Amino acid sequence: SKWSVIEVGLKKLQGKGIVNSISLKEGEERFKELARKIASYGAALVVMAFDEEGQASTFERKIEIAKRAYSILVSDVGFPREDIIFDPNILAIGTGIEEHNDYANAFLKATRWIKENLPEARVSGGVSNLSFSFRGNATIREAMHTVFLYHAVHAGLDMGIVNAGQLGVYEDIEPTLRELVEDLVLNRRPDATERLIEYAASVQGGTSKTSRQNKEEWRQKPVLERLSYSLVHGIVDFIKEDVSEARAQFNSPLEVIEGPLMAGMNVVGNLFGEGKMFLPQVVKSARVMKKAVALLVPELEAEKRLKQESAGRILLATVKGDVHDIGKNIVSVVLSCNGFEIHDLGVMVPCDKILAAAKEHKADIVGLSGLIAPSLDEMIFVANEMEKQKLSLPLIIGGATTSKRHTAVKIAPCYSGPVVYVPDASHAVPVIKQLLNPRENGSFVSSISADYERVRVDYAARSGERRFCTLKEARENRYTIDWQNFKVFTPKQVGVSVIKDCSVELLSEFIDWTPFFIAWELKGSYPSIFDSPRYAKQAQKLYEDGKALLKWICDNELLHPKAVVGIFPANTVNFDDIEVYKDESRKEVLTTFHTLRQQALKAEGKTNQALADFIAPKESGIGDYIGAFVVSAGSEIEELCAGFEKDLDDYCSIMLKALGDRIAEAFAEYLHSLVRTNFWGYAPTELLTNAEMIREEYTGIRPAPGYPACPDHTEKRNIFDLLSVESNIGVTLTENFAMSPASSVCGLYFSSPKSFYFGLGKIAKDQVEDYARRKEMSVAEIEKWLAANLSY
Ligand code: B12
Repeated sequence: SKWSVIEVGLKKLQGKGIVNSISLKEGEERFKELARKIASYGAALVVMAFDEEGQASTFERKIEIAKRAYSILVSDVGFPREDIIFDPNILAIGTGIEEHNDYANAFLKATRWIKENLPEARVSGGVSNLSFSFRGNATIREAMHTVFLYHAVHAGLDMGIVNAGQLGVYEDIEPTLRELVEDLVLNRRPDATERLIEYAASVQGGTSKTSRQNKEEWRQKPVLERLSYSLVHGIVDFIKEDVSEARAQFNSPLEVIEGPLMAGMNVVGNLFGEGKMFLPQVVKSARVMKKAVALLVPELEAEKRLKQESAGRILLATVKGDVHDIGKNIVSVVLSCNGFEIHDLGVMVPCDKILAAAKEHKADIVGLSGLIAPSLDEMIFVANEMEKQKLSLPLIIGGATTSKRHTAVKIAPCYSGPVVYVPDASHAVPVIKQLLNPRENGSFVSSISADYERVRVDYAARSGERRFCTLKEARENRYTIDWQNFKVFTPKQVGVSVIKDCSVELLSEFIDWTPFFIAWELKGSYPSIFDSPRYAKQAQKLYEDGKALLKWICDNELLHPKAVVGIFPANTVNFDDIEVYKDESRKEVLTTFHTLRQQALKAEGKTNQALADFIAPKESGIGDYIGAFVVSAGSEIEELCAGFEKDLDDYCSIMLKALGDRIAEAFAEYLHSLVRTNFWGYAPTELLTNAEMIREEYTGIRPAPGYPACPDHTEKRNIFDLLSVESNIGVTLTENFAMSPASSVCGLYFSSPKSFYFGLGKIAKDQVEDYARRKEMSVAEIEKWLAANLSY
């Protein structure tokens, strides 16, 4: 709570911080003063439900303070709403004091109220406080945290502080204990504390009881239960014998599908929707379902009764110019698990094809996916075309770069039909169900429209609020290096090198596994995810499956990762551009990289940097260098995935793509280390572990076009021409500057120890005009490619 310490932290921090916490305890003026300072560092803040009168313990007091603090922050301070986090105080329950009985309930109610009434604000809390009175009894504490979090997440809790060693799985809590804890947390009966204390005595210090089924036992059960078990647990081993046994009990193959198989998948869908099953398990369940259905299809076709009733027809596509499909494929699997009929058009699908297919298949909903910024523009185009063709079916939007704000501000206004942003696969099912349910549809669509209208109003108000300096001022406040006292390292090897086939086994050592788990919606970092009470078991299984597939790739030499890398003489010209020269004479310019400069007004002592600041300016007379690279995991992935898909194995197909991405990233990491120690050689004795490299403890940086320091994807064209990428390693660029094959990464190398990663943020019109002139492109074109970075 010592502000001077926090401020030093904020000054040193590279990324975005969260200040935990401030409150109205010392009055409004001090509150505003701290909030303004925090805003000037671009950090978010946690507001404790505390004011001049003390800490809030009731629902009424919690929301009174939250409402007041929010209004001061938004109206008086102009604090970004999405950076406000409330901590409405989780206080100890089960203390024996009657007034404490409703503390957890009050927190849950306040959380729900904040999420419904204070737009964009988030909620956090210190969870372990809750079970303070049961110190020493790990079983009870764990159950209390688990039950509380289950309800709090449903109420809208966004984040919390909790001892991860004291968290269990809601479904696994022994039912009597769960009921007792739920009585206490939700204040359902006055004797809840006594009853739990009584129970606690029987489990003093013990470990939690979980209901684990004997692994062999389930095979003794009746066939329909065995089928359901196989589906829920993703076991393919017995599917053939169980399906044929079940078939004998029903009149037709369709009855088997619509009966036990759909019933099993409904269990899967429900458990996933409730957060009790995780994505890899669902994808495995889908594999069981597909294989089971495939066994029945020949007979169905013979009966010509294949056309079953589906829950709805969904058309999915990754938009034109974009090659990514892991996310879309996951959505497709999850939706088909829930009974929807999916028409997946694949990747790089032009608008006319999407709309023609929507009509042909009489789609109920069109779903678009995109991973890179140019896809956002393509989605706007599709929405416009849907409007022109007077369509009215709902359009749903998803993918890593999409957002609720972009959907509300840029896509929804182009189309009069419903447009909904869907953040991930687990939200896809409830959204689609509501859109297709005639009873819920009207109210759902109008609540989305009202919400998006709020986002637009807020966006319009906020765009005027932010303050920027002119490009000239930003250049004057650039990041400076004392070049006259700086020693540029002359590369050992200048020019282009090609690696045609790098061993996957070697690259495996450079894999950063954390994003692998994220791709499967298991949130946590490697290797601590194996200790996560929530994800440990699934993470371990997923990791074993991933490693097994990786071994299969290595043993059979199935992938041939390729790379091209080049180091060239270079100098910065006119502040923001980097000229790349053919040779040391520095006369012939091979290409010019154009960089963008931060324009947000900075706190004192902070600079407005551009990547060009890290290369010596031409007028300094110092000969500097720049590097560029492209790596790819290999073109074989698509073919191998097609093989898995033919075998109805989406699990392995998605797994292989996720591994392909890891291999591409690992190659980028490995190549960068080779450049530092060999090609360029400025850190010849560097000895970093993989974890240290992942933490970017190396000297120099490798920013990638599209990433926050250089968001302009069109700059990839310069890299591709400079390194003759197409002819050297066969990686190509689509019309929207995505690389094909998908598992590819490209970027630039800066060797200076003074260089660092940063985010460009928003820029003003003067820079866009200047940049357009430098790149010899029209302002409109630049505005299209940099849409996400425009401040106006
Ligand atoms: C892994 C990753 C990669 C992998 C490839 C990912 C892949 N195959 O999809 C690799 C390492 C190859 C890669 C490369 C690049 N990447 Co990358 N990458 C990521 C990262 C870290 C995770 C993406 C991911 O796979 N997530 C897991 C999947 C399952 O999630 P998802 O695709 O979002 O899908 C979920 C939801 O979005 C939703 N969903 C998706 N589609 C749909 C559709 C519908 C209808 C619905 C309802 C829902 C839905 O449901 C899915 C499941 O829950 C993101 C950062 C991030 N946090 O997202 C950057 C990110 C996407 N990459 C980025 C960039 C710039 C690149 C490169 C251009 C960098 C470069 N210069 O080399 C290249 C481009 C590669 C190419 N071929 O063109 C940027 C894009 C920024 C931008 N504004 O354009 C990001 C956002 C990073 C950043 N912060 O800047 N990348």
